[in-house]
Amino acid sequence: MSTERTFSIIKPNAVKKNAIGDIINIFESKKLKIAGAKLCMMSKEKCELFYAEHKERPFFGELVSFMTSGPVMMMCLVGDNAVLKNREIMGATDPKKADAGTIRAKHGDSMGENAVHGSDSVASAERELAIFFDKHELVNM
Ligand code: FUP
Repeated sequence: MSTERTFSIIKPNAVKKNAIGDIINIFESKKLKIAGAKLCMMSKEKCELFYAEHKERPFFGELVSFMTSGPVMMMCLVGDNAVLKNREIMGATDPKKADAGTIRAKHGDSMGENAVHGSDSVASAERELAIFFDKHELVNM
């Protein structure tokens, strides 16, 4: 087992429906610790940089407009195999296909408004954390 950190976002639809506490409970109950957190609006510039790999996709405009439409909760989660563990806890991108008990099955509303983001690799996690957090905002767990 290796200790990793990963980047997590509770998306605007989940913040709007008061699901922050429930989602954090799920992470903590699965032994992921919070090493940094902030509730804020995502700027359009940082959002476009964050989702740069999807720039040419037809859903890009809608994705950016949704992600900047309301407050998001950004977090750094730390734990054993945190990247994969978080992906399993979140469930499939499409909430309709997400396994029962996953966050996206419980709080996702659609493919776009799927409640949470989680990095897909250690390298992505470090890239994404660097976009949204200053070093001093993350603590060692
Ligand atoms: P994931 O890694 O599960 O967040 O999924 P992707 O990186 O493939 O997609 C990033 C985000 O783009 C998803 F959270 C939702 C959105 N998306 C769509 O809106 N439509 C699609 O067809 C694919 C992704």
